[in-house]
Amino acid sequence: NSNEKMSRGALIVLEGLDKSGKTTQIKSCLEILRADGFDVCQLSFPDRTTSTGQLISSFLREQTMLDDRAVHLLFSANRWEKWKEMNDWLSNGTSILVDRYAYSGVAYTASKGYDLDWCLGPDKGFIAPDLVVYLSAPSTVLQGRSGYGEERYENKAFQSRVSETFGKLKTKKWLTVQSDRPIEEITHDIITPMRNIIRSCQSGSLKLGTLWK
Ligand code: 2DT
Repeated sequence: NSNEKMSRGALIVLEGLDKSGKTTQIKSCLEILRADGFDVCQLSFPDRTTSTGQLISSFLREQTMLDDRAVHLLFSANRWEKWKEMNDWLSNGTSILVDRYAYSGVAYTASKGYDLDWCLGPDKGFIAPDLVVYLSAPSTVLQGRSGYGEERYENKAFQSRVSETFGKLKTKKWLTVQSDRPIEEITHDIITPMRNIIRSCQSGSLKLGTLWK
C-alpha cells in the first residue's frame, strides 16, 4: 500500500568551507544521538577508500593533474557508488550523518567558473537530505586553523568564492550556524534539529526526496 506510512532513517548533511568544523561536529553529534538510543552511522564525501576516491585524493594532494570537469564527475561518481548502501540504511531505519555532499561538489566546481547548471547535472536524482546544516565562518578565521593550506583549494580567495556559491545553493530549509564559536555551543544548537528530523522520519511523515528538488 503506497499510502502506508514508512518508518525510515534520516539523511543529515553537514556542509561548510574547509576547516569549518564539520568533522568535529559529526563526531560529537554521533556520540550524543547514539547515547539517546538512535540508530545512526556516518559517511564522508569524498570517500577516499574507493578507486574513484583514491584518484580524487591524489588530485586534492596535488599529486595528480586532472581536468576540472573530469574531477567533478569523479566526485559525483564517488557518491553514486554509495547510493545503494545509503538507500538500504535509510530504508532499514538507520540515519546517516554525512560530512559534505553534492552541494560541495557544485560549490567547488562552479567557483572555478563552470556553469552552475552543468555542475548540478551529475547529481540530479541522488538522494536529497532531510536536513542540511551549514557551518558558517569567515574565511579569515578558518585560515588560522591547523592543517589549513595543506590541500588544493585551501586558500582565502578561492574559499570566499566557494562561500558565495554555497549562498546560491542554500534554501530556506538549511540550518545555518555560526561556526567560529566554542564546539559545545555549536553542538548544542544543531543537536535538537537533528533529533527532530530523525523522529519525523521514524514516524513516517516525511518521504525521501531526490536532488535537486
Ligand atoms: P575534505 O575531505 O577535507 O572535506 O576535503 N570537494 C568535495 C569537491 O570539490 N567536490 C565534492 O563533490 C566534494 C564532496 C571540497 C575535500 C575537498 O574536496 C572538495 C574539499
